[in-house]
Amino acid sequence: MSHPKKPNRFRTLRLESLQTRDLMAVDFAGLLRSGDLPTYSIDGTANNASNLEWGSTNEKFLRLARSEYADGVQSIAGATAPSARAISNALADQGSQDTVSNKNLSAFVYAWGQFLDHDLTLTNTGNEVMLIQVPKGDTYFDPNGTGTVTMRTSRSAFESATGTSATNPREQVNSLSAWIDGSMVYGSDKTTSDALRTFVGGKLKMSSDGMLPLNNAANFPNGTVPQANIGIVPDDQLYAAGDVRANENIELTSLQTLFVREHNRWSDRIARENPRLNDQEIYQRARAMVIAELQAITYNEWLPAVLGNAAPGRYTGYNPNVNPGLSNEFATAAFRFGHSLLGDEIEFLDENGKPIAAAVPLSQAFFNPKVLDGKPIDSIFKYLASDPSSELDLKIVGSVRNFLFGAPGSGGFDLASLNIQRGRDHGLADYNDTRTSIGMPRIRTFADITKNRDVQEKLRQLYGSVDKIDLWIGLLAEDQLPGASVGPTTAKIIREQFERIRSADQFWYQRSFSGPLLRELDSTKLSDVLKRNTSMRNIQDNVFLFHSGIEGTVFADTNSDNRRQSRETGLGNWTIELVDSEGTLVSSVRSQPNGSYRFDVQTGIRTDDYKVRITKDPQGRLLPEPLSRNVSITRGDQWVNRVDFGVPPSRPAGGSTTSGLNSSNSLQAPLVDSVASSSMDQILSEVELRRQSRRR
Ligand code: HEM
Ligand SMILES: [Ca+2]
Ligand SMILES: [Ca+2]
Ligand SMILES: [Ca+2]
Repeated sequence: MSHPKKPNRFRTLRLESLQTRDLMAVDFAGLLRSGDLPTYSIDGTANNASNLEWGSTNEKFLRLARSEYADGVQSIAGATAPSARAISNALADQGSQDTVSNKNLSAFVYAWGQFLDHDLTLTNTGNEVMLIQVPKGDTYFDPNGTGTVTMRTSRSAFESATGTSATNPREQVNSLSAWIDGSMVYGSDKTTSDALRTFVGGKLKMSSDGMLPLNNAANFPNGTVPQANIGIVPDDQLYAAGDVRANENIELTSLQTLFVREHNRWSDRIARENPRLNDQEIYQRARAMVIAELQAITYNEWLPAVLGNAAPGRYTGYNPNVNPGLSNEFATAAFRFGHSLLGDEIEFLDENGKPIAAAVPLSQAFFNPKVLDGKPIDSIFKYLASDPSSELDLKIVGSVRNFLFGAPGSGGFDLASLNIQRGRDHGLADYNDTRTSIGMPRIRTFADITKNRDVQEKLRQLYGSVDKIDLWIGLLAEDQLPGASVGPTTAKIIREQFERIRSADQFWYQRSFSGPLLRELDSTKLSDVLKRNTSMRNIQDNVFLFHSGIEGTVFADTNSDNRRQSRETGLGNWTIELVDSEGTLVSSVRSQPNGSYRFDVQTGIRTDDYKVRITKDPQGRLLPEPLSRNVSITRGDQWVNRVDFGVPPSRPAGGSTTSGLNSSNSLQAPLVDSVASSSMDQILSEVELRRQSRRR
């Protein structure tokens, strides 16, 4: 179905705030004054006074590179390339191995990424069928080797006036406003945004248990709001929210819920401080606060976590000449990097990071809010803050590569294939042409994309040429920039987009607010919003990073006082083990020549009550009773150091004093098991004796 352009006359009627564009930025007192507040319209129109449609819903995606349809006009690109599923099988299958982020990103990075995406882009599909060929014998989709299986989907809707000639190629349409303006919370059209409101005290509808309102007739007497569903639960058991994808997974639904709570919290506060404000005045003020927080969290915390130094710099002011429109390359390729970060399971953790219920496979959490089953969303947030993100690479978890929205054959789909195929559907230029269009040098060899030989070889086999790589694949194949989780081309596309939606926005929070209110909004972190609206207290400041660990030293405790004096040297090559609360060995390391050892996220640290134990001497001789210390990690910013193990000096056999292999106390880690009573020598000689007796 092509997308009819909505008539312009409809729009100029609803300018909630155009005339207020020249008002000074509001401080707290200004905010509490009655009257119109300059802020975003629901459909994004009238932000730019001379181009009312800029950034509004149902605008064509912009393009960074000229489209490359097979016929130069509208037909699907990549006709001679391998099938999207073949590419996915070769490059995106992660099997059972899960590599975690090497930048200490937490799972919150993907949850926020998806939530944010639903403020920025939604491309509706039309009714032109699009098939993805499944390679013969595909383990999941063609187990019987028929060679006739296809995955069936639809091409994206497009602007009806486009796709007529090479000078007017097909252009897809973004259903959402380009601004970060809470589209996913408030909706993108008046009917939806009104349906979500109570019209009392500025508030949004919620269930009595603090969850989103169920999308049923009782809550929505004038008609429920549009919500995508795959049929696991009936429509009226989904939650209602501003974006149709709000129930896509329970992590996303939890964030949707959090920001409705935050809106209502602001409503209460604003109403309390100025009881004369009416519902509309309170609603717009609370909405402006929430939008400001979404912007602050995205630019101050999230983008730096993902892009490192490539994140947009400081705000430099409003530029009315910039069109904020989302680029097709961003929506259809670059911003889908998040699909690589997903984990295969969702856990539910308590305040200390321990499970309160069995984990749920992600593949069962699609459009299935019942999975929450009375568990507080706090427990999902704690999980998101405590679990490392999967590595940002070409590999994608099975839940979305094989079981997206159902088992293979019954709704099962491959998100990697979809991303590749969607790029072809949209006629996205290949990776190399996209690079030149954004001012980057062409690559000449596969080694210019990545140092990874295996990926180079597979790209060569699949594409044959560096000039044919599907954009989404090329972007994910790139080696990461130093300090960032994405490669250079992805970074540039994402940065360019986030710079435009900020500088083009006359309502941008750093422009609209001033004084203490601006400072309050600007310093808001996602952890603050969590603490205000849930029972969570024990949580790291920046929830997008999980950076916890345990470290210490093995040293020669020459004076046997259980402490390390400066003259006491470190002992290398002793074996230290990390054991989790279920007694499972998580990992095992050797102390460095200076005696130091460490466990971090890469060596398996999560939230748990651990035992750290020293088990073998440098000769690999087992200690019969390994000495251990208990260390609890309960949040993502806990670095427990000085978990030291002192090895007392050797003593003559039969010596009268008993000493031991001691673990020393420290302030950071006061949790110490009892110290063994037999001397080191005895332990080792006992081990020797046992070995000898076994040999006999
Ligand atoms: C469980 C998590 C997720 C699932 C199941 C999921 C699923 C999907 C699906 C089915 C599509 C439509 C694909 C197509 O037909 O072309 C899509 C699109 C997209 N996804 Fe995700 N996604 C998830 C998480 C994320 C994350 C973490 C991000 C970014 C950080 C992201 C960014 C996007 C973007 C930008 C699009 C294009 C949206 C549009 O313009 O319509 N997604 N996703
Ligand atoms: Ca928006
Ligand atoms: Ca990955
Ligand atoms: Ca000592």
